[in-house]
Amino acid sequence: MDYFFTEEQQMIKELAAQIAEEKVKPVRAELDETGEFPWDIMKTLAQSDLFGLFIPEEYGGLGKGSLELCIAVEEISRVCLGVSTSYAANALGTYPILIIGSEEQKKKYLPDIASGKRLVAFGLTEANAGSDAGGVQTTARLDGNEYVLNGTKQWITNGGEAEIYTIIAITDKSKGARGASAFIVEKGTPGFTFGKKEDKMGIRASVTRELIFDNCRIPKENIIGKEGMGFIIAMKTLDKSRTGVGAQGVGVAHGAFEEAVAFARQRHQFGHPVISFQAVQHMLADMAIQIEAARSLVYSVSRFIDSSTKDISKETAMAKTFATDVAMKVTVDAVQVMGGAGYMKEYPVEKMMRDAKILQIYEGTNQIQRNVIGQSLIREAARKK
Ligand code: COS
Repeated sequence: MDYFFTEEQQMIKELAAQIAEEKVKPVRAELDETGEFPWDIMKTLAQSDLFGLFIPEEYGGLGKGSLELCIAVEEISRVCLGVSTSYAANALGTYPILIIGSEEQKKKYLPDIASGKRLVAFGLTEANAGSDAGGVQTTARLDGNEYVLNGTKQWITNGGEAEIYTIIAITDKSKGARGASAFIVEKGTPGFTFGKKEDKMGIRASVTRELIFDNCRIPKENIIGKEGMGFIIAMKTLDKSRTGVGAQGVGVAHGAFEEAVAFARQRHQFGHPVISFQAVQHMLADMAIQIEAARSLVYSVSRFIDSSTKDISKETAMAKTFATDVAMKVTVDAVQVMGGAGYMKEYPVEKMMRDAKILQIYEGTNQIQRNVIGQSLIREAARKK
């Protein structure tokens, strides 16, 4: 398929693919085993300017959009979803500053994020606030010129590795979700520590930790936007980032598909390569159709985000849901096409299948996405009346 990329987009694709092949592929099994954070790879991505893709040029970035970010994320995900999660979580953590941060905040933080000098993490989830994003219990109390944060964030990607954290906390309990606000907290601030590193089923090259705030005092200027805007900032952040999760789905599905095709060509049974059997061909055909459909949706929603000022919630939820459901189905089918070999750690598809599962869960479960889509449909129908 020709997706009519510009010369620059094609270059980004080739650059990300080259890094994935040369730097990520040789170590992905080891990273999966050890769960070590891929600092060397992050440095290579930084030297290649890939952290600055979506950041405006005036803040040291390349001034590109969601499509370029998705292209890079897809290529890295094709080889290792754990590494692509560590990379893509930076965009998630940066969006609150990018969407509504003050000029001072943008000037202070974005150049270091664009250069890859400082990694970013987004802290919304808590023990009692996952799908129910409005259920956040971490508090931020204004005391003179400082906010004092108390509470614990759970399952935070890049937790402990990142230097900059965008955190959702409650400033006015009486207002529920409307009493939430967003803040920037830097690693090293007294009262800000990290919990244990989680031991995960997949994406083990990404690090997940608790963030613990115990009377953590931050300058009052570190609020993003105004008090009470936290829930909307979180929703708009997720609207922007969910297409990237879709791109992760396309990437891991494509990677698994390639492995299945290569294996089916060389594996012989009944005197023939297994790819010559129609049962296998039909599975591969279905996988190819689903990947192409998911990729088309992710690219067209990315182009929509980059060129429109309209509400993007429904479309990003659609791209995330469809592409990540495809990722799960295709990685499971890749294991099936490869049979016993697919189940063995010697081949990468068992890792891809384990990795793919998180895509249906994080940045809003696919059930929540369907709620978002359903609510949008209701609003659209009401407007037409
Ligand atoms: N953009 C702008 N505004 C939005 C919005 C969006 N994407 N989504 C909701 N809002 C607004 C609503 O319009 C509503 O405004 P009013 O109070 O003026 O009517 C307000 O926010 C509350 O919205 P709603 O009533 O829909 O909130 P709910 O508590 O029912 O929750 C869902 C909505 C479930 C969609 C939200 O909590 C969600 O996305 N949850 C998943 C969070 C998630 O992804 N967690 C994963 C961890 S983060 S990596």
